[in-house]
Amino acid sequence: MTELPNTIKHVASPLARQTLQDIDLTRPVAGRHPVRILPWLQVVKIGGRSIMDRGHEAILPIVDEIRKLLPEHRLLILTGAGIRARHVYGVGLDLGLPVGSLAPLAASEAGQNGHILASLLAPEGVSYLEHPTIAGQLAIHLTNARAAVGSAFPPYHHHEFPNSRLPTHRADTGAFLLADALGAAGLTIVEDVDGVYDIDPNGPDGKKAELIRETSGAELAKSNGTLPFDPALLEVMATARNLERVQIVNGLVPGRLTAALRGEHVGTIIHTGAKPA
Ligand code: GWN
Ligand code: ATP
Repeated sequence: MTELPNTIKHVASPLARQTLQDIDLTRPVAGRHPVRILPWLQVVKIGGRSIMDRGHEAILPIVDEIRKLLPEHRLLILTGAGIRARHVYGVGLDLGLPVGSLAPLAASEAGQNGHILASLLAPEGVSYLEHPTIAGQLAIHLTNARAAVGSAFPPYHHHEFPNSRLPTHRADTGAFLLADALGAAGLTIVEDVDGVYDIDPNGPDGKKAELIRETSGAELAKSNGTLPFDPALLEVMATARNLERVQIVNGLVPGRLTAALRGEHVGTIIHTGAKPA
């Protein structure tokens, strides 16, 4: 019997002989700033409850705005879940389902909203892309079309953290994680409010609410107030690698999304923890 060469047993790797737990040992190899995979991409998250659930009155104007933006930008449009997810959470919680069973139920509602939006943009060559296609073939789709639509929900399923009965990683968190991993040029979150206020502008004391034009994720994390996005977004912002800021804009006001994508300050800008490369 011929001896197998030793190289099979000893694969050369700078991490081969050390624990991955020691940050001082891994830093020389893992400390480099990651590359931007799609640096020209603009990611836009469209609210499920705030935009999609309002039906044609809110959806058609934003579709029209996106259509006009296509010659200027290449877009990944990600949709949130909305009211149907809240209903399914209610039914599921009443039955005692674990959070990892609720997460995909809500995620599928975000996908439905994406299918709706993609159908309306189909004449412009825009399609809904499945999660695995976004993971593997987004570049080729965006080379052949100016935009693609997907679900903003991250596919955590039974891997969702059990620290809450409701999924903590929802559409805003999913959109941010994807935009940061792709090294996108920007993420704009489209809501039904002008941005982040000091208190909920639609709450009982809403008339007193003041808009915060610019802030940071770290600053927002210090207050215990409600937010117009998943609280987990602040956690993933803190450890971002590429995306240095996010803008929250009002999608019910025509022109706000267009202005935001042109780099104008028309909502709330939130700075993340990412440092320039
Ligand atoms: O079904 O609308 O992708 O893009 O989190 O998983 O629950 O799935 O469990 O490629 O993989 O419902 O079927 O559904 O929204 O997520 O997709 O039409 O395995 O294209 O099959 O990661 O779309 O769907 O809900 O996004 O967010 O078949 Mo849907 Mo969603 Mo489609 Mo997707 Mo989940 Mo797939 Mo998935 Mo599931
Ligand atoms: P999804 O996509 O998950 O369905 P969404 O992003 O469409 O959700 P909501 O989760 O409903 O929308 O968030 C928007 C709402 O958040 C606003 O209509 C507003 O009433 C509320 N809100 C709560 N706190 C604040 C705050 N501090 N500033 C602004 N809006 C707030």
